Amino acid sequence: MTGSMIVSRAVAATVGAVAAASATAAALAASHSAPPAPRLVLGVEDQYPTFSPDGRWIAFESRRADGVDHIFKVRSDGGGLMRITNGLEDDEAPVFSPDGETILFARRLGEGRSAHLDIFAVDPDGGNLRNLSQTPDASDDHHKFSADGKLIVFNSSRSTPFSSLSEQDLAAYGWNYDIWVMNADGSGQRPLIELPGWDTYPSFSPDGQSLLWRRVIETADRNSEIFIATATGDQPRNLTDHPAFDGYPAFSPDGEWIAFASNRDGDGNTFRLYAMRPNGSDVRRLTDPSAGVEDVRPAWSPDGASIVFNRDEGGDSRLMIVNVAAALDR
Ligand SMILES: [Ca+2]
Ligand SMILES: [Ca+2]
Repeated sequence: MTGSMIVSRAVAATVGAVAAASATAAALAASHSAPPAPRLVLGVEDQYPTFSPDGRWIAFESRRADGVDHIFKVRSDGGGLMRITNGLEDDEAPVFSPDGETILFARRLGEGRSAHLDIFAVDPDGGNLRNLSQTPDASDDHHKFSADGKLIVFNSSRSTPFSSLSEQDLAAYGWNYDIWVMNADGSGQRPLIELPGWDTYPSFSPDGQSLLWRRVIETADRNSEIFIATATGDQPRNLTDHPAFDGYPAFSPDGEWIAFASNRDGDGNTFRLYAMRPNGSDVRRLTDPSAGVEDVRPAWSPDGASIVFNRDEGGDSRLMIVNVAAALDR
């Protein structure tokens, strides 16, 4: 924890909560010390942080400007805040391309029954905006580039178009998302995973050999699992197989770890970050927020030393960074 960065009452409260949670965790864990306290980067309704390829910037979505979600970027030390998109629509979940030349995000389009998300690309300075997915009758989001920058993997509801659904189905978001892939320019859109239920939040492993995603098998108790398959979607396998929520999976840059969020420990209302090996073994706890706080949406720094994530508490979302080596080596 960098004490000199703490400037606001909200931050001080967070620090106090982190210290208290760490003390509790230390008391609970007989053989392991508590995870290191994360550092606050920024924190007013800021969500879905991801690093730039050079590790200097964090892109994220935020309602901080005018109550509409726009894409911003900020340096990892919390300085240099810059707004990238300026539309009237909500823009969500930005990610940089591996060459740093493009930011992908999802834009909310349409009203009522035709409300949906399409995947857009924009230059980091806000120019050259274009719609890559263009599916007015379905939602596409949670897009990620492959490590070579040639492919974009994403989840889509297009196999059950909104126009085919009842109001009740629509209220449940159609109850089917599948995993799709397209070329970096939006061409060649094709499915990788077509299974019943929600299949979302996909990414490829750094070596391009595996596909990682979150799969909801049952709706009760917020349970979901982290699945892995070949890059073509074959041989899907459940890595978590736990009655708790397990989601937001993210491969480390060296492919040795998968970070994820889960409410598996405690009362079910507290979400911590964990890491596991790509075969699902060796699960380690990376953060210990106070009760009722949700640590979610982890994204690795390019050098694998840090994870930026959301700490959601009391309707607000903050961007936090945890030292991964310190968390794994305890
Ligand atoms: Ca599905
Ligand atoms: Ca689970």
